[in-house]
Amino acid sequence: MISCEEFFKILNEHNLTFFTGIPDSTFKDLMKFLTDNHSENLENIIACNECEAIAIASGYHLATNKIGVVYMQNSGFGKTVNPLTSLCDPEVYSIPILLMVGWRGEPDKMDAPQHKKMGKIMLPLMETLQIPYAVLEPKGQEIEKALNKALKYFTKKKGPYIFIFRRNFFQEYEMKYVLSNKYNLTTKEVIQIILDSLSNNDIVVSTTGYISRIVFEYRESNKKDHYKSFYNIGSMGCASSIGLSIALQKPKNRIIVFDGDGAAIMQMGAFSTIGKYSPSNFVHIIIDNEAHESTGGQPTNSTSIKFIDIARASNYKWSAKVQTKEELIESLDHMKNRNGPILILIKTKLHSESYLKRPNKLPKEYKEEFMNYLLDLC
Ligand SMILES: Cc1ncc(C[n+]2csc(CCOP(=O)(O)OP(=O)(O)O)c2C)c(N)n1
Repeated sequence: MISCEEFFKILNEHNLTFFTGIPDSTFKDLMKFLTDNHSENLENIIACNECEAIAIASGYHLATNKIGVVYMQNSGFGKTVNPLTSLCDPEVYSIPILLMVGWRGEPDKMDAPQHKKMGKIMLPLMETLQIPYAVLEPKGQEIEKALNKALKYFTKKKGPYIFIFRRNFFQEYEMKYVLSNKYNLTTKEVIQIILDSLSNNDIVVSTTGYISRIVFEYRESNKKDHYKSFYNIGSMGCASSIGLSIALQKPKNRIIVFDGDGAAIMQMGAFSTIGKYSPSNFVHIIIDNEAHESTGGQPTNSTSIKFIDIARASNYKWSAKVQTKEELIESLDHMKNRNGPILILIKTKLHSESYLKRPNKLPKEYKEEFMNYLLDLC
């Protein structure tokens, strides 16, 4: 392992001081370091999705002639194929960018099922994209060597270059500035209250990370009625669109989507499709802890946007913002007499989750039970 300080020192010596991206747990400690040390000489913009991060680093290069560093989990690498091939590629605008990609689902290593395919095809995909890469070793000299190679490439070819990071690359970094918010509700409490309030034929779609794991745990410890849930364990940001489409096909059932603020922001365009097609049986619940809690609690842009106004302006029919248990129970009650699309924005505490179980069957098995349930509904 290498300390975040030493790693940054190496990059800094080569003028690589502008960072942007979407968090991955591989970079949890590095991100704490970047937050603590944010200054005129170290900028870090947490983007809304990986595609945007490439665009931000490109704008930085256009304005400064310097090279931006973009960090991401390999699950988000696929999103960058478009700007990498049509914006940064040496045959288009030729924009040098140093990508830092966290390798989830590395072959022969234990990982969750949603990471397996990308873990396996990541290197061939980089080769197909004709982007040079190096799997980094957490040693100063090795990083120096790899970086010198990348810098030579930037001078000669002016295109993207990728550094790949395995887990446990960075040593733990003790953060001085601890992120927090002023809310008291926990995600677990919120999910339990809502699941307990649902009627028998309500269907749930839940987002990537802790939220799906909490829904899973609660269902597992109660009625084991997983067949009423679709756990969207991968494809971050897609839960609301999956829910929208089910709502349109099953108009007699209410569809409850549990979203995170990071995930909702990642695919914010979905608000417009939900508003346009406007299913009255669609309920969008955003559990907003103002952070990507599942990858270590890095801030999202949620503090500077108003989800309620966005929903209203996108043609949602009713919305409520809640901060307490009483407000939550009251809005769940009001919601029963309202037509959707509905948004309930629930402000929750950060750093409230401890160890959470993961679904123990294959995703396909849960899908089949879920589909059988949906197909039996009239
Ligand atoms: C495309 C993509 N990028 C990044 C990730 C890594 N990731 C998994 S969960 C998560 C955070 C989700 O944040 P939010 O939706 O706010 O939910 P919270 O973790 O706070 O419950 C991230 C960044 C991913 N799974 N997919």
